[in-house]
Amino acid sequence: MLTFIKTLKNPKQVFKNHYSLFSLAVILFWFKSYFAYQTEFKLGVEGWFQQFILLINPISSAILFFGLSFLFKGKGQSRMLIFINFALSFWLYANIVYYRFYNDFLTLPSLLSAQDNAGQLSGSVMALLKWYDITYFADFLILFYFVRKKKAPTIEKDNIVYLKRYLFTAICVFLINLGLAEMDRPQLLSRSFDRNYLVKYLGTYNFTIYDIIQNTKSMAQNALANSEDVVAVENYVKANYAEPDPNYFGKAKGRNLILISLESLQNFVIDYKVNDMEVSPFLNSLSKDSNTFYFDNFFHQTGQGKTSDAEFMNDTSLFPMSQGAVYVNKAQNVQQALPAILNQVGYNSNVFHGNYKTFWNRNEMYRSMGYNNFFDAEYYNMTEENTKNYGLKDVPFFDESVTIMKKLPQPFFAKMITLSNHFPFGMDEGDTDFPVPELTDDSVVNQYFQSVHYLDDALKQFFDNLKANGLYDNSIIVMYGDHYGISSNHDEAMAKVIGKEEGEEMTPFDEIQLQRTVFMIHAPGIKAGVNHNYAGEVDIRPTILHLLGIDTKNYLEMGSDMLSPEHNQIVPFRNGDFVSPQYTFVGEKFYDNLTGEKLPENPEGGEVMIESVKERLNMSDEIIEKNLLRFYTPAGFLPVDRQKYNYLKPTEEKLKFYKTK
Ligand code: GP9
Ligand code: MN
Repeated sequence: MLTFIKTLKNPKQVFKNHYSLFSLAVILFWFKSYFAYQTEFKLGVEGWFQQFILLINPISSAILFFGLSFLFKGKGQSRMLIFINFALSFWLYANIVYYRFYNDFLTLPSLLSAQDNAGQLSGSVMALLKWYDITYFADFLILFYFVRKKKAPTIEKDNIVYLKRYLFTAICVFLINLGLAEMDRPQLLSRSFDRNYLVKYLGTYNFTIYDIIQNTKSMAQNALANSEDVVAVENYVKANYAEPDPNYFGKAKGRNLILISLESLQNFVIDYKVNDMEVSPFLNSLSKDSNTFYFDNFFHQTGQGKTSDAEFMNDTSLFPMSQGAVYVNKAQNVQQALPAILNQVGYNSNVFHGNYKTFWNRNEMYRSMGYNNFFDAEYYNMTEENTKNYGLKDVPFFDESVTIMKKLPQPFFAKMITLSNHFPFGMDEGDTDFPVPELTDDSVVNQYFQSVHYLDDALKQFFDNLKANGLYDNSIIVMYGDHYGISSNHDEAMAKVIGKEEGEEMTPFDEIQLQRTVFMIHAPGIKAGVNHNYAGEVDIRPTILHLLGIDTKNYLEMGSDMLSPEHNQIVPFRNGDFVSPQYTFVGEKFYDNLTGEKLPENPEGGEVMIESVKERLNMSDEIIEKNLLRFYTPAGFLPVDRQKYNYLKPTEEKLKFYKTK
């Protein structure tokens, strides 16, 4: 590259040989890609560090691909270079056009279902092409011109040396790029939460390579499985089914189901006071309301997929994957999920979320699950004032959602995903009058209380709004904290919060106790109360379905009805740790729940518990990794045709319809 820059001083020498042409191709392509990132995609780049990563991310792929031209000798060298440039330009341009319509990037699955996508695109494709799009092929034209007019000598003898050099350079540049990206956004590849993020950090071309690897892996796992694999899972699930309690079964039949994901809401905040002020007064009152089932031993079971894992569990009653997120890596799997089950008994199922639809690949996953509507950021007023980090603040979110909800045919299923109480929890001036307490030396922990208070107040307003709009009495409102908010990085401050003595450290046992998240089912008019059963997120679905009068015995689920006398109270975490009413198993050791003390040896029955947890996680992994639900259809269930569902950019009329009060 440096040699090339030097040669620019003497233009006659610019095309000394193929190496100069290669360098020119890399530079032009680099700038073109960067220009496209800045002008065509909404990548949400913030701060100079992210700007820098965005700037450098096209380099590695440009060197890698153009470097392949050194594989050839003679005329083949420049022809290959031009061909590669055309192919990459075409790919970039295809992404641009696709993004203009779908607000999303091309992926292998979207190409494989191209017929379907093309159908929706074809009507508007002309409107998506702009006159200035020719600039996306400008470098191709320039290179073409030089190759035709100014034939540069080729590199004959050392071409393989050059090839190796550039492949090596490309890998190094990529590793630097990835390293910087990981610094800014840890676990970028293993969590891979949003295509937008991957493109922002790694660029469209590296993203494509990543996408191809992920999907090929998944397809290979699929191809190796067969219908016999499901038999063992079926037997396991049937043997572990918990009969519903007749006192509760069908108690909420026909009611609307409102299922609210409370971002990062841990259970320790319930009844917690700072400076004599209740942090969550509304939830506290709900927890004592005789119409609320409040589970005070409820644990989240999420893995790297965070919010999406929690969603996945309450939609399917299966565990998330040990690595990555089902929503991202297995979105094409066959599902027999909550929305489809409810649709088939006359419900209309919807998701409300004030963030963009590509986050956690939701727009693909919801198609497999059969959600009728996905009201994402496009439907909300995403003004500066209304938003913070990931999207819409909870007060406007609930408020605008009720306006939409009123228009839905009943009974409906509304899954609502809140956002404000997300790490690092800072609220804007004027959002709440609850002060940030100076309880600990850790500002994240202190701010958590304020942000929880904001969420609590938003919920209260939502309940009032439901009442005012006649949507309260005929609904059940299920609320769950999706995962922890305060990670173990904040143990020192948390030790103080949970009342440890000065200098006393948090133990693994304490950390597990803090994985309790809020879980309540508020059912107006239904006799409920506090319930101390141990349970987790996989247990949500059977509990709700039984309350709605739908028996889950034919579904392959890993959870059991929390209200059933036969409910399994061993709650596995994704890594094989678990809790039960008596013991906590963490880091290969048992702790006594009463004393919090580590047991010197495994208690009686301990091994059996460990094995049962392993087996349950394995069964779930089998279903997900091998896509086994395609070989099993529950009696009376109609398989979901994912092609029938799509969450396109809403038209003006649709927006007007849903947004008017
Ligand atoms: C983003 C929201 C937050 O849409 O679901 O995701 P998280 O980081 O909690 O998984
Ligand atoms: Mn979350």
